[in-house]
Amino acid sequence: MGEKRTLIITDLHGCYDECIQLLDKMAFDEENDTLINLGDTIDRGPKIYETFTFLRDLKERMGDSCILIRGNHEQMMLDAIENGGSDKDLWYYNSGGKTVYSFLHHKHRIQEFIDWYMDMPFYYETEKFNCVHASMIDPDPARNEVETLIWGRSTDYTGKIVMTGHTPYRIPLYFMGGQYGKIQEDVWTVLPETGMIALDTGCVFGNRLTGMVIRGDDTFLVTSVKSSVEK
Ligand SMILES: [Mn+2]
Repeated sequence: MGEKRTLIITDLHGCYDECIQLLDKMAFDEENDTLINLGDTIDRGPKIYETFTFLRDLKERMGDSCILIRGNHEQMMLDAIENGGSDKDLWYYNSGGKTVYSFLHHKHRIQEFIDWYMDMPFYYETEKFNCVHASMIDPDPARNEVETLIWGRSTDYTGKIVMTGHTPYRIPLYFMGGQYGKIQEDVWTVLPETGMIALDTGCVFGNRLTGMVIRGDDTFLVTSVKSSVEK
């Protein structure tokens, strides 16, 4: 009773159906759990607007227990809308048009919700672990370049355990100083104190959507659902 859990998901890219299935599989309880999303909610996938309204309403209800971290796709969108020009070209090159269309299809413009996306932080830190979209180099999240946090692909990190998305792997992996090991799904395991747990398993590319549950006793479990996006 009263067990405090943290759920982590990432790289939804408009995969709303899989998001709901995964949260169900993890027995997500919005009254008691903390939910952390590692970014890249928009672009590429089938239900971008639905993903937005779901997360917006959830955050509205959960407040500080729902942490929505910024990914490179949210940043590209914000830069495109603020600056136009080559920033707009970069976003459209990275599937921004799909996001624009998804909002228009629901009679909205994403420009209406810029402040909501602007509120997304670049990282989230607890006593036991860090969360960022892409990568870390310095063990202090605040001392990393934003570029590293949202675009980085380095796996050399050896600081306090960090959960990441951004780079899709076939299965979730644990990295420690450039070495890696496979994470076995659906098995409770002690949370490592250092290194990096990579959770993006390329749902929007037709593979799987992976989530992580961390319990108050510092054990964790990783689980996933199959993508319904055609490869
Ligand atoms: Mn990304």
